[in-house]
Amino acid sequence: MVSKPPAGDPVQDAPQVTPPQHAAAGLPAVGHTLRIAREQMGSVRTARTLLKVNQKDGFDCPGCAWPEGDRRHVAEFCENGAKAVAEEATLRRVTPAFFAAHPVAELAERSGYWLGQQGRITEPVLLPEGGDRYEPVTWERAFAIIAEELTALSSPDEALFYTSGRTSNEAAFLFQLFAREFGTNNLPDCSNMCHESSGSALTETIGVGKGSVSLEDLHRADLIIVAGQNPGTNHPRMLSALERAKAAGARIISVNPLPEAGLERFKNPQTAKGMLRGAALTDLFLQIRIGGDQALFRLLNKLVLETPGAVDEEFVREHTHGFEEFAAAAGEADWAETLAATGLSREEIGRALEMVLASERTIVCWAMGLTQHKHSVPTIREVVNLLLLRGNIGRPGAGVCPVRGHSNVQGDRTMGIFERPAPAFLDALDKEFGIVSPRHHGFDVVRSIQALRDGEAKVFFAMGGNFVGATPDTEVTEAAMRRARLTVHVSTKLNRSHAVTGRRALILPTLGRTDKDVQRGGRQFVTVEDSMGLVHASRGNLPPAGPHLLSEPAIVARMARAVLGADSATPWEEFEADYAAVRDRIARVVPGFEDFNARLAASPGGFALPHAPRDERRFPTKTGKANFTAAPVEYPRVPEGRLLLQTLRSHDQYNTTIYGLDDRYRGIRGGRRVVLVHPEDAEARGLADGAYVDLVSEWTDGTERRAPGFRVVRYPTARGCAAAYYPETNVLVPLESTADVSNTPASKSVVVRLEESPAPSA
Ligand SMILES: Nc1nc2c(c(=O)[nH]1)N[C@H]1C(S)=C(S)[C@@H](COP(=O)(O)OP(=O)(O)OC[C@H]3O[C@@H](n4cnc5c(=O)[nH]c(N)nc54)[C@H](O)[C@@H]3O)O[C@H]1N2
Ligand SMILES: Nc1nc2c(c(=O)[nH]1)N[C@H]1C(S)=C(S)[C@@H](COP(=O)(O)OP(=O)(O)OC[C@H]3O[C@@H](n4cnc5c(=O)[nH]c(N)nc54)[C@H](O)[C@@H]3O)O[C@H]1N2
Ligand SMILES: [Mo]
Repeated sequence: MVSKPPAGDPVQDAPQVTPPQHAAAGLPAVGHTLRIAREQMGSVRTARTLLKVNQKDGFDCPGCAWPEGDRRHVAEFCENGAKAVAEEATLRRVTPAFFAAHPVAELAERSGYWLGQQGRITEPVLLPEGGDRYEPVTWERAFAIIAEELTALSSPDEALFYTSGRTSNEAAFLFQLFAREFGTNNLPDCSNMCHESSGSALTETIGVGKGSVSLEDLHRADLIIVAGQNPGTNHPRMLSALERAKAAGARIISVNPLPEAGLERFKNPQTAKGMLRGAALTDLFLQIRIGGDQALFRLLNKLVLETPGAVDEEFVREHTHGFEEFAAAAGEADWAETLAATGLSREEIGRALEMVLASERTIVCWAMGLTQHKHSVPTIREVVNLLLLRGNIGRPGAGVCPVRGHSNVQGDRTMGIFERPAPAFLDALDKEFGIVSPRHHGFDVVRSIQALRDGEAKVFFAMGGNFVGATPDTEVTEAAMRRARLTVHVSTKLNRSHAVTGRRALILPTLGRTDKDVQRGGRQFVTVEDSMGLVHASRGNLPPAGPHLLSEPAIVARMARAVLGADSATPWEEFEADYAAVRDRIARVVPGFEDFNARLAASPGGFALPHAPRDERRFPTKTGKANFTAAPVEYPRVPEGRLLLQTLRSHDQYNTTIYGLDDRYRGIRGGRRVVLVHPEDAEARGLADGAYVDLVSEWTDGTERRAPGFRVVRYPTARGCAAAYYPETNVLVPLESTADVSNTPASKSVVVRLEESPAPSA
């Protein structure tokens, strides 16, 4: 299987390379932000929009899920948040004339970057059966087509309802309600590819699948371990929190195969001192081999157990279960194996241990570097073991901090976007709406692709996102999608998923976070939940991209009426007219949202959802205690001559949305087809810096996948490891290569060989 660089694209991929930087943000970031914003929005709209990001009366930044904090600066946004806003608030438009001029086959040849640059979609369009391009369609006809296809299915489980993580609480609640009234739990979401491993590990060990810390906790921690995360690019506002924690005396360990600029030094653009010198953040950098984290934490646990007085015995006795079995397993941890798995030295691990023992309040933060491996769930459980040993859950300044991705991915899950809903949630939903939700589990992302491939699923409906762009095994996934009878995308911007369609396809244009939303009941706002369980309102203030856009709640409500008709007793019209009516229902179904509307009115900054382990050291697990766990230590075994490839984000992208072709902190400009390789690994293969290679992934069943034409960049990554950008490398990730338990694609551990190839002709 081979992925081709898109042809017919005016953008040349010609990467230029300079040495990586050692500090993030500061002046270049501010200049870069304003330039991108003005290009997309013009000066007036730029000022008007950026001033409203993350303000109490403004909209939630559609960038990441990092919380805003109380002291909202006038400009509480970051470079990459501003890019996300500019991308959405752009003045460029994709109109029916655009679709008339560009057949779908041509769109399929374009790069994701080019597609995204065309602007906001303004009208609903239909690709008719046998047609070669999208045509304008009325909303009524679009919903009639959806109803026609859905009611023709032999079972509701032949339909898939995907959600990406920007969808508001209100839209998500309605979407899952519709799916369950229709009769299926097939609600795959981007979380399946993202923090599912965190949710799986945390639910089992502490009873709540979410992080247990607040911003205040970070500010007062003694030690913050940041493992498998690149906040300088992906959560830039987190750097301010780390800076503040450092100023209050915290120490920081970063665990990463790459030296990420943001973690080394942070130049806070909001302070004069920060702009000039910046703050050093990391005290100890552990340059770990990809996938070595479980072994590292297991050995640390053994060493803590062996240190007299290091275990918080009262906490372990009162609040935990499974200690004996865990201690026995940890006792087996082996130095030689750990050094091999991690590539670290004894001294480095010794220093990490000292810092762990010196800390009374430890927080571990992580993201995709821990969640996207075969053994991600046991890895995160091992992190929890360390925190439990020292009583670091439910203590101020301590806890688990999985740093979520999309701005409302956590809220979507809270609202019931889950293929394996808890029975209690369904009971409450059924009682409120007088429906009978299916109790059998639905399909997650990977299972959905398999279902399409095998003809078990026939209609695919996406509430946002870029399903075929974001999922693994591109060739397999695209072929699977093309088998669908109908594909529907509720979208703001064009992407690859609009070019890889079923027999018929619809694009339904929708309002984004920045857009003003007026319904029959007046001007509306929506709500979101951030990475730390704070719920707050988000209000767009820009005139929508065109008069034909519908909001996400309106689209769900109208679809529901078209599909369910008189069978549904749910007041869909009322919900569309006034989202407060939706919130009244959320208040009665979802624990923690009691008096939702009243509480929002009383606290404009938002309110925190309850979290039993954090608030009261109560652990709603099966044992009623926090669970220690003891899985065998795993780490990737890489055959001779091969490298372990991680697929990650550049500084100029938001997942599959490409803002530009630079990765400034890593010193790469003007191109994305690069592979970062340790100088000695390149040397051993006779590859000069600037050589071109094909990346060939080798899967255990003997199949190979190829991504051609990547420029080799000699880069200070851990030995034996390589890195290249997603989504260009998704073609290399086998559909069956997933994490145990969570079924998350193992996008951070792909065994590859490099085959020298001719430089692409310019
Ligand atoms: N600007 C911007 N912001 C974003 C996004 C974006 O694309 N652009 N995406 C959003 C989303 S949905 C998400 S989920 C988050 C993603 O945020 P991140 O998880 O920071 O994103 P990645 O680029 O995948 O980076 C993974 C990090 O883990 C490291 N890593 C890889 N493998 C390992 C390993 O085995 N062990 C350890 N210890 N480290 C490892 C990599 O070197 C890298 O630093 O960001 C969110 N915010
Ligand atoms: N190889 C590899 N693959 C990965 C990852 C990786 O690290 N490596 N990371 C995974 C992760 S963590 C994630 S979260 C997924 C992301 O998967 P997705 O969430 O599916 O992908 P995005 O690229 O974020 O989706 C972008 C599209 O969302 C639409 N959009 C933007 N805003 C809105 C809105 O407000 N409403 C609606 N309806 N649509 C909107 C636009 O049309 C835009 O083109 O990718 C995963 N895939
Ligand atoms: Mo994500």
